[in-house]
Amino acid sequence: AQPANAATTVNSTIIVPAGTTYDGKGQTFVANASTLGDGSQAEGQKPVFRLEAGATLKNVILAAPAADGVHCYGSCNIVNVTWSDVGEDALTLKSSGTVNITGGAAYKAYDKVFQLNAAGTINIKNFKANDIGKLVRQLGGSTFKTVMTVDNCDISNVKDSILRTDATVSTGKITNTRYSKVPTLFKGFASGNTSAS
Ligand code: DGU
Ligand code: CA
Ligand code: CA
Ligand code: CA
Repeated sequence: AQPANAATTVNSTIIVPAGTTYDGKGQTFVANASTLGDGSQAEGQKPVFRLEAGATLKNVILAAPAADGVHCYGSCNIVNVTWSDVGEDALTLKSSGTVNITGGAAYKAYDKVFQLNAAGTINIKNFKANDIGKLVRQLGGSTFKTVMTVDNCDISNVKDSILRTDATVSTGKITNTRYSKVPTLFKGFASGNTSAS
């Protein structure tokens, strides 16, 4: 048997069926770099976890290489998931829905942590991020609506911004959050569509 702290190497994407919960019980997962991706900035890598609509992922640590992280096909719940070294990105909303991130952390994201490639909402609560490019990025050039909220988070060493969109209809709200070395909270939002308190 493996020692309890050994990382599990994922050779093919773990699928979490609609409406079900995958509890990693604190286990560390890494991608097989040759089958899923090496966690570099190369596009087209595969996710370590694929969540179908309404699925929950909890108590997981994703370590390098983390490939393309987690893909959500519709709404998903992410509870106590830590990316110790984000790969190409940490999580992508692939089809419309609400992503609820509660607890957990993301470190070492060269560019994006959370990527929104479909209309929807992302709620990030009780999360920590350090050494990242952006916390949330709506797909560059897209015009669909996204709603981004950040509450009670701890965000440090950001290269670009916390929330970024190119869509005039998207909104961003940050509450009760601590920052260190964050150049700007919001980028690309229409005036009146952001608030921070
Ligand atoms: O500018 O390459 O959205 O990782 C466009 C980007 C974008 C990717 C992609 C992703 O298409 O970052 O999901
Ligand atoms: Ca990308
Ligand atoms: Ca990284
Ligand atoms: Ca990606």
